[in-house]
Amino acid sequence: MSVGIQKDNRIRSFIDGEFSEPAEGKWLDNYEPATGESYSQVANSSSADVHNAVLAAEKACPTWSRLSVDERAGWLHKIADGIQSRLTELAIAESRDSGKPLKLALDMEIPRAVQNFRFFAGMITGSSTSAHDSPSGLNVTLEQPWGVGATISPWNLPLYLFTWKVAPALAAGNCLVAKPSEMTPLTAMMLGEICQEIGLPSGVLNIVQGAGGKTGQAIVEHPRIPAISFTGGTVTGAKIATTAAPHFKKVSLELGGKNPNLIFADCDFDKMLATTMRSSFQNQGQICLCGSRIYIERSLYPTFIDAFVERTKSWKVGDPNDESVNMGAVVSAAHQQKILAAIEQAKVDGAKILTGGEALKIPGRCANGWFVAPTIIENAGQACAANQSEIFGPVVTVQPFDGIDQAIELANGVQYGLSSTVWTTNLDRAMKVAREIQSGVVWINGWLIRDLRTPFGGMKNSGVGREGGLESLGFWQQKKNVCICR
Ligand code: TXE
Repeated sequence: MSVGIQKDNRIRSFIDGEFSEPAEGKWLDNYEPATGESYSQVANSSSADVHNAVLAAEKACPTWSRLSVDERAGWLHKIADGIQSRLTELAIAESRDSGKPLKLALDMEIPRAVQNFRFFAGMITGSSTSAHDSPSGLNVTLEQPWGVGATISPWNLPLYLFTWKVAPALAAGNCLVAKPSEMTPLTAMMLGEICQEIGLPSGVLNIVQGAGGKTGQAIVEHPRIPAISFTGGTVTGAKIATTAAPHFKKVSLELGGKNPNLIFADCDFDKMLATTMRSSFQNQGQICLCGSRIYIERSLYPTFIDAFVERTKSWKVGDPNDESVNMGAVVSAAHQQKILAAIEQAKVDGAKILTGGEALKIPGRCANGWFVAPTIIENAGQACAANQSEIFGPVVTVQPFDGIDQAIELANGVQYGLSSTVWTTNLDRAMKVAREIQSGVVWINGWLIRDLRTPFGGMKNSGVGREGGLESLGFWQQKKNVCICR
């Protein structure tokens, strides 16, 4: 078992190359969603801990930022090798901490953490800058790291999203104060162990555990952190932006979504249905990219509903350790209640529950776990909460549309704009939707196909900025124009 948790079932922060006690001696219970039991404690770090992390990062930065890109890439590959060597252990930890199926962590999420480090190792060694020559002088653009940066990440894809931010920041020459969600702290702590084992220079990566309102807020407020990359809820994103603005900090915000899934009658039905099951319910619907609003062309509607309801009724919910389950537990009791309340509100608003709509009792070791049945809500009405607010659970709405213009209008009729999915074999129609839909990502005849070089992010209340490839490196570097005058 891991060093950090081994001593006394406690998950500590990793600051200046060491696992340390929280300055105020405060801890939070850490739960296993599948059993509803607390199984460890996580440090609830204070501003003093955050300041120690900043000091460690400041101390490490001059050397780290002056390494060649090949040397920094070498360290990112060593981290990737370390994650790869502990892949199964990390997947078990991720599943236990979040409630997601072990198979999902093993097959997709932890391997993506490896890929994140390898991808940005490649990006930085392949990076280049620009020069502008003219009779008056030769201009060279320097791209320099900020120095100390901060990342704050959510609980839904813990190590996947934590490393999606850490890798480019380190590749670009920054040293980090990185905070995972207090709901899922374990794999971030294990990443600290890996960094310790490979001898990553102390202070390059400081992993500070703790609650958002306390530890996260202290990070955002710290006067010597000039750049912050955040992924999480829209409300939290607004709080962070408000705190950061007066200090002119650079902020990247990847926020919530309420993503449309537009299904036209000419689609490849079998491929659409199989993918729609994943885009609706993968990770218990706790992915900001899930297609939680499903709009179906009227002529296809009855056929789709019959097939979708039948397939959803057979979508297996159970013990995350059971490799035959499609869905595990949602992340917390509070989140389970939030999801159930949203379903009740939909009923009050006149909607019909075609399947699901209730908490599930799983026999055996998971009897007290937090499970919700995959739920389909019909005719909720475009204006009601079920179609306007992010539920972030295994809950989708379905309704018919008439014609492409109405489909686009319905899709755009929310305050979010993160991603969208379009199912049609008509390319002209697909491109019209792609051009007019208000989302940062559009998948045509697929979902969650990710090329890490592409710009990723949302419009409207789904965020500010983009991540991925050069976008991520660009966030973590400042451009300086040097003119050698003639
Ligand atoms: O978010 P929270 P959660 C969104 C998803 C959903 C939400 C769920 O749509 O809305 O994230 O994740 C810290 N100052 N995305 O509940 O509460 C908190 O400790 C500083 C979108 O975790 O916002 C945690 O580490 N930090 C995304 C992190 O913020 C604060 C993909 C997120 O917490 C803070 C995944 C504060 N005041 C989820 N309050 C995308 N668009 O890619 C909390 N935190």
